[in-house]
Formats: sequence, C-alpha cells, structure tokens
Amino acid sequence: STIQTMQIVDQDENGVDRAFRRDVLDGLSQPQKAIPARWLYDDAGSQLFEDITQVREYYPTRAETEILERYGAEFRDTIGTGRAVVEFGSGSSVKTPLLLEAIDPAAYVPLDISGDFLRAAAADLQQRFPDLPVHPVEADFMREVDLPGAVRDLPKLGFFPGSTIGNMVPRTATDLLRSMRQTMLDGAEASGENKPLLLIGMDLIKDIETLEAAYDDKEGVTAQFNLNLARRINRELGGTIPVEQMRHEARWNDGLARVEMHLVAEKPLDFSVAGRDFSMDKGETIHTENSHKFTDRSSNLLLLAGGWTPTRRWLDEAGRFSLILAEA
Ligand code: AVI
Repeated sequence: STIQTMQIVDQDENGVDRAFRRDVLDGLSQPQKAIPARWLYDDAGSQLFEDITQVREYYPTRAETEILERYGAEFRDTIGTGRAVVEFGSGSSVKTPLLLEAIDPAAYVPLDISGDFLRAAAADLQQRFPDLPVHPVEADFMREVDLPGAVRDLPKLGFFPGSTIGNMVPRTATDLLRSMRQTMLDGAEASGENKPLLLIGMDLIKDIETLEAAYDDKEGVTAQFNLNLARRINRELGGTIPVEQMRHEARWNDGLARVEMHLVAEKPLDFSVAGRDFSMDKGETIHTENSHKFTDRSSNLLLLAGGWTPTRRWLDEAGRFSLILAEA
C-alpha cells in the first residue's frame, strides 16, 4: 500500500498547536462562547467517544450497524461489486468490514487527517481482507483529495457513516459533500454506470427525550467526553478553567434541528487561557458540539445542495437512523 504523509499539525516553539490556541481564544471571546467540536478528539477524547458508542442510550452506532448487517444483499444489488470504496475517516472495525463483505470491492481507500489512526485501521483491515488492495491516504478530506493512481480508473463508492455529517453546520456540510464529489469524480469516466456513489449515515429526528438521553447518558461518559475538552485546554494551553465547577449539558435546539453540547458554569468563574483572562456568569455556557438530526426531506435537500442525488435509503428496524445512497 502507498502511504502519503504530510505535516498537518502546526506547532509553535513550545509545542502548542497554533490552530487549537486560535480556535479556543477566538471562541472564548465571542458573546456565546463556542469551540469547534473537532478539538474534542485528542487521545482521551477519541477513547471516550469509543466508550460512548457502547452506552445504552447512544443508539446511532448500534442502529447503523444493524442496517449494515441486515441489508448486505440489497447493497450488493444496488451498488454492485468491483468498486473502490473511499472511506472518509479511518473506518470503524465493525461497520467497514460489513460493507466490504457485502459489496466485494476492488480496492479500499481510507482517508484520514490522523496518520496514526489511519495506519492502524488500514493494517487491521488488511489483515481481515488479505487480498484486498488497501491504499490509505493521510489527508484533510474537507478539501478535494488526490486519490492514488491505482484506483483512478475504478468506479467509486464513498462511505461516510456515523452521521458525522451531522456535526457540521449546513454550510460546512455542503462544502464537504461537494469536495467528496470532486475527489471521486477526478480522473474518472464519470458517466453512466460509473458515476461515483455515496453511502452516508444520517441520524433521524425523534422524540426529544431519546435524543437528549443519547447525549447525556446516565453513566456520565458523554459528560466526561465534553469535560475532557476543558481539561485539554488546561493541559495544552496552560489554562486554569475550574473543570469541577462546570457541568455537561445536552440540549435539543428545535429551530435548527440539532442536539447541542454545552459546558455550563455552575457559578461565576474567572480563568485564563494562554495568558488571556476570561470570565463566565453563573449559567453561562461554552458551546462545544452540534449534532444535527434529519428528516427524509431535510437529508435529501442537504445532499442535493452538495451535488448528490439520493436514490435509496435504508433504516434500522426501529426507524431511528438512515443510511442513504446517493449518486453524483
Ligand atoms: C461523531 N459524532 C457523529 C457523534 C455524534 O453523535 O454527533 C459525536 C458525539 N458527541 C456526543 N456523543 C457522540
């Protein structure tokens, strides 16, 4: 397999990630404090997210896995075999093999910004599918990516499970869908049966109790996931945020159809980050994540805005989650 490497983390002379510092300082300076959700995923955060997928209240992972287990034959009929599967993200040890088993692809191309995760996941996958050409590419898939020459002439299937698209605001989600299309159209005979396809997971709107519980589990794993961001800021940016005086909150924002995660100040707080002072009133929050939820119509509209025509959708038995097939 070919592995492309590049330096993505830009650090200052003290080893501080400049983009992280900028996002945190800018975010804490706004009237509604907000930090982009991507910073939730340091090593501890990534492990906590893995743990979240196992808690009882967090249904999306189980629901999507159920769809992949159940409809393998239908995927094979509609998608066909012999495509290059381009996975946006390193892949999950459970979901990806289910898809690959079902559609018998000609190659597998995982794209991820984190080389370490990428190589580990690719090596794992290669072991389970010894005859499958695996071509990991270390890249930021929010932009158009150059796919390896070995897959250029193969028809493509993009795979973006998990409802990760839901963590983006519509404008960013649309940009990503368009980049994915460019990535997979490039160099391809993009006509007739060889049009790129996209299989994308999108979580569905449902009763508020179920949604909020999925993001505020009783065991407190999601709370730890959220609070870990404050700990990370303290550790990496020399912050003094009193983490024990903040609490996790998950709220449904009905107008924007999303579950939001916030860190709530339980009393008036003063702290500093990277030498700058901040204060919070009691009850004031730092907004740390959005997780948009969809209807059939809103998911169609988002895909169309991103240049994709939805052609099929599959739901889990309980109708909680959708896996959508779209055509470029
Ligand atoms: C990764 N992403 C799809 C998860 C979600 O459901 O939005 C992240 C997450 N945040 C809290 N729990 C799970």
